[in-house]
Amino acid sequence: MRPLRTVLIANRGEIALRVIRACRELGLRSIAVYSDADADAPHARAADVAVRIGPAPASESYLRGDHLIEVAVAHGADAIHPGYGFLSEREWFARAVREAGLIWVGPPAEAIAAMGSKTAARTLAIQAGTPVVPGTTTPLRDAAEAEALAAEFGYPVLLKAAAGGGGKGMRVVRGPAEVAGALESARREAQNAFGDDAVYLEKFIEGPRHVEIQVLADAHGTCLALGERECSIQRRHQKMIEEAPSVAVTPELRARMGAAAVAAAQAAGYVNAGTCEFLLDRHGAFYFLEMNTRIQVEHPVTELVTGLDLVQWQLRIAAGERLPFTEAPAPRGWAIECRITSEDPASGFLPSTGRVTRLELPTGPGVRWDGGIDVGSTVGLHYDPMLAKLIVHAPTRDAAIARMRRALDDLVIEGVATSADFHRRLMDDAAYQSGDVDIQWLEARLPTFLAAVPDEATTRVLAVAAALLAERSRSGGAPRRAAGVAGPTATIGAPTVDAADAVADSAWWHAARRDALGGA
Ligand code: MV4
Repeated sequence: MRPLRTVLIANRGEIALRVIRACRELGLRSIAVYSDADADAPHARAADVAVRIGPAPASESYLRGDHLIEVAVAHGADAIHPGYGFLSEREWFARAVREAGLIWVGPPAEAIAAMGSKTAARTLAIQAGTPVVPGTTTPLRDAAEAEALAAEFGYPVLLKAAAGGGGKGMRVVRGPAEVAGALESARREAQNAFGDDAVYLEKFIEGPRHVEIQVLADAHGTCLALGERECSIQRRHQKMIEEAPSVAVTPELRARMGAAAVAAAQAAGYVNAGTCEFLLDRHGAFYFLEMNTRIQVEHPVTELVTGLDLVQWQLRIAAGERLPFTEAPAPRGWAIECRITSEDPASGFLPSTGRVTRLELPTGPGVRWDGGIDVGSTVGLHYDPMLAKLIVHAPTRDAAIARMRRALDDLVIEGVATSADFHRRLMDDAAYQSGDVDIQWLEARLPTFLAAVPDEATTRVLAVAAALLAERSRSGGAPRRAAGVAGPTATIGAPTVDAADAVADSAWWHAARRDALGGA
């Protein structure tokens, strides 16, 4: 087998940087690629070599698989790491990389294909003994067949695109009268999104959690489940917060879900890092949904609770190494990830653009920033709005929430609107803190969260207060407290004020002081 010395990273942003760091720690050379929009991007500067691959649109740069392989060969790469998104789950690309004599840092093209069709994945899972949602494994012929099957499984049912994933081409059907219309619109959406109008049917599971299992398999037959991630907090199929472990998973359930994930992965001939997605219902029953045949955005929470570097293991497995362990470590402590996106919660999460004019990053114990931006970075509309991930690790879930809250307070991003403040509100939410959430929870709560955005007048008052506070702090050391103005007031041991008020006051004090001093 060809030795692995140089890796071309066919991606951008935070995941490209993440792979470059893993390469450097393993002593590998890294080759970044960049579009015209990314000529000054951090990932292009961080790699050993950076190669321009085309204009800003992804279809003319990061999605040009043929060209990327040429660049890899021309610059002496031995391997291509696709990151997530872009070409990471394109069977043809994995195959073309292999046929060009390069190492593909990902699963075999055949495993990508097997899991790419949701009906084929269901068939594999069933054969492996992995529980799936009751439903069909072949596409529906027509509305009459759909109606007969829906009657058999019982309403509500869910129509899903066979080529799908990510919620496209999905329709909930609550009674026979809705079947024909839902089938037609699901078909149309599937055709538009995937060029394939095949649709199948499942029993609709109401109010489940989305829990996924990280799998890591080497090319020598060792396949391990590395525990779960709780991904229920999502909006329009975009995850906003992920955690490891999940409050809903006991060691016993973890072992059963892990075994089910490993069985499905092995049935597909899986090698490298992958993730099996499950729905977990209120009664603790779990159902395989699909397998993601790539490294995922939220992999860091698993890294923090297992102590394993998943991206390094992707590279080592691709180079032919064996996994040196046969059992997954039990999760240690609690990890939480917030996806910081350039979306403005106040405007219904519209993508926001601009130039990053100020960036202050949280640090300290148990804080990790996987980012793809710098001061001066331009945030446009060509690519995914995720700017960075803020990830924390602490001994307990409560401590992790407090740490995330602190880290979000310390984070300053100016020049582009972000989701960071929304994440702060989530950390303060009692239902979030209790862990009692499901996949519908965030969308149902959005109006309440968004209503809490301070109005213009309040913002002005706060700005004036911040300026006064800063002036006082600059001129006389410790600020004196005016009557009725609360600074940090929580005490350890015997709280003297309501704990929630203390946190809010403390955050206010901290943010106001920092904001006003920052411009000085
Ligand atoms: C489901 C479901 C309920 N019942 N299947 C959404 C995208 C795709 N990965 C599968 N999805 C779902 N499949 C049955 N039989 C609910 C969802 C679903 C969902 C799943 C995971 C995370 C977020 C979600 C949001 C809405 C619906």
